Amino acid sequence: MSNDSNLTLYWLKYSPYACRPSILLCEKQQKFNSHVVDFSVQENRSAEFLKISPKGKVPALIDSETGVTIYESYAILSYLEEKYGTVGPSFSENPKARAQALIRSSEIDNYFIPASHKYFGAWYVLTDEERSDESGENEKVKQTDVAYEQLISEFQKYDDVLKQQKERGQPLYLVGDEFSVADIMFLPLLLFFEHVKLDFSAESNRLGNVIEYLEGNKKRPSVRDGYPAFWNGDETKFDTSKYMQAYHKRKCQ
Ligand SMILES: N[C@@H](CCC(=O)N[C@@H](CS)C(=O)NCC(=O)O)C(=O)O
Repeated sequence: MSNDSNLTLYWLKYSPYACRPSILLCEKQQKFNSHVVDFSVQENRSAEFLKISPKGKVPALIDSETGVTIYESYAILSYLEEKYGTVGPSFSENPKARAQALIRSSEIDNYFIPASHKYFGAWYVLTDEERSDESGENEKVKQTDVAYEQLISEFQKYDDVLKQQKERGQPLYLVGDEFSVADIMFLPLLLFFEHVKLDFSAESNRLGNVIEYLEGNKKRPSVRDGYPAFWNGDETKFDTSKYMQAYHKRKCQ
């Protein structure tokens, strides 16, 4: 979606944070200029980019219509919702559902993401041999297992939310009857995990509702278009599949 638009989104392939604003913009059918920041030449550390995003992180957005430069994905979503209208419930029409969407959005960043950082941080420092270790004797592997279980238990909170949605006969969204900002906060993370080969299918007993939610919402045009199609089939250096296979072998023995 590149065109003469007042909006320029600075983003990065593989960044789940950066795909949040793009999903929202697709949802609102707003065109934007796409600036993919080239991390391989440390463009994110360049003086020019640091003026836009002082921490050197994506996403960032420039709106030339209002003269606003804004970074931090949740701040960008809030800005865009103020400009183009909320995604899903609004405070005036459904204050309860709107409040819930905002709570979930904050919870995702404050609890779910730290758990995922802990797991990926532990996985990242494993050697290739440790990633394939099926004995479970190695201390680093044991710590990764603990972090993995903590991530799954964070995940299960969302699985429960979705289970309750189903029990109430509501669609598989995180809040109420509509796709909302909470889904925009959550879905790119699931797509990222899938991309780095975190094997959701191996967790169908514990995360069955999350899997169904992901599969259903992947088909949504804004999610499909807002999450760069060029990721498809692209190899990743963050391939967690060996660890996942070894983990499930250890647990099934
Ligand atoms: N809390 C930030 C997180 C953004 C973030 O961590 N972006 C990563 C890419 S996934 C980044 O730009 N990292 C570069 C760096 O830390 O130098 C947000 O929600 O926008």
